[in-house]
Amino acid sequence: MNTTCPYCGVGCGVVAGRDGIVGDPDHPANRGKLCVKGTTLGLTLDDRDRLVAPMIGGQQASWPEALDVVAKRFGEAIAERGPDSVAFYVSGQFLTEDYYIANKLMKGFIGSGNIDTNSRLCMASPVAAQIRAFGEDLVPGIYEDFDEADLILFVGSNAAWCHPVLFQRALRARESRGTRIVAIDPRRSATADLADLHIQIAPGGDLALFAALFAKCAAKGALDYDFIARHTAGFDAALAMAHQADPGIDAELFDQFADMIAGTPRLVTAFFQGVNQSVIGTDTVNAILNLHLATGRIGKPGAGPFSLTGQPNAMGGREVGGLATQLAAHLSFDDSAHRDILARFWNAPHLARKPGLKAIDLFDAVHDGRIKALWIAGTNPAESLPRSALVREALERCPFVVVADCWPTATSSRADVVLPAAGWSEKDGTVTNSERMISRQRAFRPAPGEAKPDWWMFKEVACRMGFGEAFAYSSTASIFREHAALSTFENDGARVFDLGPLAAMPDEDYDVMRPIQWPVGRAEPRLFGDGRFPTADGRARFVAVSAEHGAVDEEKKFTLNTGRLRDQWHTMTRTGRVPELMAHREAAAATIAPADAARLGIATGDLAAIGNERGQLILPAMIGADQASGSIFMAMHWTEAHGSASTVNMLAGAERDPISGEPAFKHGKVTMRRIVAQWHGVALARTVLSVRSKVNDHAVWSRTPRVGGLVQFGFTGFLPLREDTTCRSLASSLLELPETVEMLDYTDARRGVFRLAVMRGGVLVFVLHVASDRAALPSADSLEKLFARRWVEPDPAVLLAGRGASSAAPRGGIVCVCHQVTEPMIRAAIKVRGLATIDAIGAATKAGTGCGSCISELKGFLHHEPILAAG
Ligand SMILES: Nc1nc2c(c(=O)[nH]1)N[C@H]1C(S)=C(S)[C@@H](COP(=O)(O)OP(=O)(O)OC[C@H]3O[C@@H](n4cnc5c(=O)[nH]c(N)nc54)[C@H](O)[C@@H]3O)O[C@H]1N2
Ligand SMILES: Nc1nc2c(c(=O)[nH]1)N[C@H]1C(S)=C(S)[C@@H](COP(=O)(O)OP(=O)(O)OC[C@H]3O[C@@H](n4cnc5c(=O)[nH]c(N)nc54)[C@H](O)[C@@H]3O)O[C@H]1N2
Ligand code: SF4
Ligand SMILES: [Mo]
Repeated sequence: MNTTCPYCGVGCGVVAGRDGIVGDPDHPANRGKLCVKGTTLGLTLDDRDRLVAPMIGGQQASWPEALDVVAKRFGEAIAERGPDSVAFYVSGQFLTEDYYIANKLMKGFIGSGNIDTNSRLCMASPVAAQIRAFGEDLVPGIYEDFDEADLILFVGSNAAWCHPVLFQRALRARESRGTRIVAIDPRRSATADLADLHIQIAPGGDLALFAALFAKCAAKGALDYDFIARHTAGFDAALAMAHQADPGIDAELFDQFADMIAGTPRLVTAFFQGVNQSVIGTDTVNAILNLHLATGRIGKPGAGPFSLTGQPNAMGGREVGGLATQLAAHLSFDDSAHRDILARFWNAPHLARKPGLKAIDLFDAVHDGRIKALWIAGTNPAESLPRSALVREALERCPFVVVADCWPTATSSRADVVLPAAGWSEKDGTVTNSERMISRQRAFRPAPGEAKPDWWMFKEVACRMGFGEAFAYSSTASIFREHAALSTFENDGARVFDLGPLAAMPDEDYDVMRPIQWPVGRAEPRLFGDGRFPTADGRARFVAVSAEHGAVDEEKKFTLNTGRLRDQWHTMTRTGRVPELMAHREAAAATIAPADAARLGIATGDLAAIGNERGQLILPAMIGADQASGSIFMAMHWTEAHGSASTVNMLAGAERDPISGEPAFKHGKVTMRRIVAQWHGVALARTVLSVRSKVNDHAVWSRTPRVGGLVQFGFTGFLPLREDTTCRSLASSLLELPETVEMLDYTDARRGVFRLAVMRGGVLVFVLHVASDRAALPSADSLEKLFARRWVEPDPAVLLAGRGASSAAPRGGIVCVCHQVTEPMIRAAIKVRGLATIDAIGAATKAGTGCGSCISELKGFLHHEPILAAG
């Protein structure tokens, strides 16, 4: 069965068959290739822990009961306080059909603009910037441009980890045609590590850099004045403003970089969250678009700005108008003719007349009581929105919250009604990737319990609210046809988004539909190559952006940069259950620069307290040469389920781009201090044990599922242990221990050593080691070996042996997940066999020969080039 990967916006095709899940050789996005998340998809098909039945107030209910309550409560709120007293908050992980219906119900029939989506946190800045520049939210380029470019910039994009299959295309272009790759990032990310040039920019410095490049290209005579004159407006004002920009990087490096840009017509600028998630996100995107317009490098083979998309259906969400600020089918709230088109097409008497609340404002409205009923689906805002504490309080205060999800989350635990959603592999529909390619997602196994697709839930509620006629859908195919029909309705070519030929597609064709790119039916998939833009006068707009407030202001604080890890997906509801994907990074940590660590006296293994006016997180510090002084990096993924040092968004504030409303997740302001670690602990258990809530008062903990089935716990204490501590009191203060048959323990209180083993019928079920000196702890790998044995006569000398007892070398971090190759194995092979290339490492250890996601790390082991320049 052909379907599409549910993770990133590259949108790779996969085939689910008897051999498990493999890349689809015929899908244009990936031609059979997959990254590590794609190759491990089969391991996520595990229905344990799923939500399987509707719940009302914590009690299991039937679907009709749950849907009746939802329709009634939404209906009552609307009757009492009007349509703007209700809201939907949905997701770029919705399929287009789910999204289309939710949007139609809210904007067309309830009559409010209050439907926003997690794409507000992700894509809102490029959407706003592209509308300003092009007149419509359009990404002009296609993936082939990565094959055909001579210079590719990754700006604020860690594509090596976040868009691996597309990034590998860029690497292949480098091999085949000598394409140069430049990464612009304050952090030496995996992408920067693999690039030919890393420009280590100051946080928020991109706008100034691109404006300065524009001015410099003008000075070098590298602009395309013919294109500017014939196809654009606003050039003079934008250039005048650009002349004032200070590039913000070393002058020599800037000259070298500007030469590269000026002299390379085939330039692709791929940009992402380092640009978008900023208080100047929209203006920064326009600074990038200005440079491409001024050089006429747009819509041509190998040339164009490329706004990457994050979620699998970020693009589809924009097609259906999932953002509170857009209408469906790229129609605009601002244009009364557009509103009229939509009202007539839907036969919707109450079509919303104005945009609804953007995500942050929406949750403010929930918090202060303006929103009386809220439906959240396909997103986990209690973790992923900034100001987690406020968001959680808002959910608790709101009179009626509905959450549809596949798994329990910090959001669903605060809902009045929980609806069990069918997920990937269980539901049907379409998604659109970064290059406007529409692909089918297909169900290839049944949903567990009573889980249902989201489109069905919205349709059923719409019918119960009295809108049955407009929501008489029998299948996703019928929704898709309507979506396609709307895109072409009274569209005389003014709107580029057009799926016209698909509007009459019979069910059978939808069933076998192959990937298809929009605008459908055009020979040239790139947009704007002819210089025509969907504005009133057909010209693109330069936007005069000021770099005045470009750089993030320098207080005596650290910039908190947050982002993604290679093997995790967002709040880890799917990937966090796969032990193979936990091996790359086991637990939350804060990566800090060596100079900052030295100044604050923080060593690896110490804890760092990172905080601001919203709160404080205490977590293990990792010292990384990839980090620029003054910046801290934390992954966005970790939640309460994985440890105490979780939910980085407790610290994130409401600072956002004034135009797009996208939060500045990359530029938080925090203080940091060292917290001395008093003791360290490692434990392994056969089953998932609950961690006692009191632990948080004196220690940091993490819980990680291990390959092989055991569960690993890590502890770092920041208060000294009490003098009367015993093994048993310590263990039971940390964890709810399994019922015991036999307990062995060893204490050396003077040295701060405590060891405990719990046996049941000759089987080891739990082991804990605590020591004041971290170096005195055994590795989790050596402890794991004890679980493999049957103990006729449990031997305390072996079971409770300290570090020396095991000759097993620590396994170290798994670098290559496909072939389970660890860092020590690779380093040893390099040293012993004198390996010098990635291919040689592959031949010797198999590392890097699977999906290739780890190649950047392999390169790091081979040699550490100095960072080319610092900003
Ligand atoms: N493995 C994995 N892949 C994913 C996802 C995932 O959860 N896991 N999620 C998907 C989604 S929804 C998204 S949105 C994408 C995100 O994809 P990316 O945007 O590529 O990923 P991030 O790690 O959020 O951030 C990218 C980089 O921005 C840098 N940065 C921070 N501040 C600045 C700045 O001021 N200027 C510049 N130039 N750079 C800066 C960070 O150091 C970081 O390396 O990934 C998608 N792919
Ligand atoms: N600090 C910080 N925070 C960030 C970011 C950052 O870089 N830094 N990035 C932001 C960005 S770009 C994004 S995209 C967001 C992502 O943030 P979220 O959207 O909150 O992340 P997910 O964990 O992907 O949440 C998706 C939820 O939907 C559920 N789900 C999966 N499939 C389905 C389905 O078919 N139907 C339903 N109803 N539910 C389903 C999953 O179990 C999961 O709970 O995070 C944002 N937050
Ligand atoms: S690059 Fe990886 S995560 Fe993204 S769609 Fe392809 S296989 Fe899935
Ligand atoms: Mo995203």
